[in-house]
Amino acid sequence: MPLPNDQGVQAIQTGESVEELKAAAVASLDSADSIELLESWRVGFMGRKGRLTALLRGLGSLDIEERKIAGASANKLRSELELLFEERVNQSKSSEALVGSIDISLPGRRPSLGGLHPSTQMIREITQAFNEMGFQTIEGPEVELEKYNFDMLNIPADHPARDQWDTIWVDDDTHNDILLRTHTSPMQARTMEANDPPIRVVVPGKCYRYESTDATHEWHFNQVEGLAVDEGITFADLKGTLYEFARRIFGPHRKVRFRCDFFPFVEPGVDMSIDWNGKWIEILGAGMVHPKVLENAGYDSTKYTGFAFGMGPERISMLRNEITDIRHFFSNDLRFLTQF
Ligand code: YSA
Repeated sequence: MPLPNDQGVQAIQTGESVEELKAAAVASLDSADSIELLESWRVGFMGRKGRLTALLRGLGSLDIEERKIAGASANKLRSELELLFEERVNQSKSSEALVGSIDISLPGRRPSLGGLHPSTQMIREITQAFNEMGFQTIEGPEVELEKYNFDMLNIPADHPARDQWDTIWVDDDTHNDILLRTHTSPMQARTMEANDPPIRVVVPGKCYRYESTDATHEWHFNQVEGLAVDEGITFADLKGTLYEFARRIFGPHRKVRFRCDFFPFVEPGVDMSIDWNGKWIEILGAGMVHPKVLENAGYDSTKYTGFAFGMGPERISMLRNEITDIRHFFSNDLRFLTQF
């Protein structure tokens, strides 16, 4: 005669199979949502007079082979239920502790939302204006080689910008050719070195200078660099592009002014100011890329010309938002940050 499988084994006294008991116990444990209900579950199923105990007792009346099979599955069920019970008790204890520590009668509060940093917002606005004029946004290293930060940009070895007072060198003793970039202009050299013309890029990023801070100077700040190189680029392209940029950022009727300025990596060099409430405010430095800089990157300076520019997005944001101190940008004060 075939032996009955464990689903078929009926506990004599209860008339309940192991599977039926398991289904009932699990369902009832799931719905027990307090320590009190869990305790009455324990008594009802696992206690001295509980259903599992009754099932185990009933095994005694089975013949030996049936008892072996049914006994093994009933004991397995006991271990499973003990484990489940313990888990539910722990869950219930921790949620009760939570309920105890929170006043659930308080009205719901909206969690505060994060947002983009004001510098990031300004950088995105600036780069988007140039993207729409055909410039691609790229990024470069903040820890830079002296070669790209100075040499390839035609900044001579004795130029004051290389002083301890302006440049943060990474390690004076062992790596005196490694520094924290003082401007985003090294990306001009890197981009030209790695690509053939035509080039039109904007490069946002952090810069570092060894200088005291005040309302308009930080020792770390952002810049957005721009570079366009191709055959036949003229100063008119520089003026047209930057004029269009100023109108996009400061409004369609904004007046701009270009004046001569000096940067070793451009010839001629200019600064651009905008008319701000009747005053000329300088917002960027620019110029036609110096022939030496083109040649340092391996370009034929008789064939290619280009223009470049660099500006500080924090200073532009200060102007537009009437911020009186640049240090607010980096102080992590939510009273400032949440106004954007
Ligand atoms: C000029 C000509 C080019 O063809 C290309 C780029 C440039 C810009 C040049 N590399 C440069 O760094 N010029 S700058 O020293 O005058 O800085 C440019 C802008 O960075 C400033 O107008 C200002 O907005 C910002 N800046 C400079 N030092 C700063 C600062 N912002 C905050 N804190 C400082 N310490």
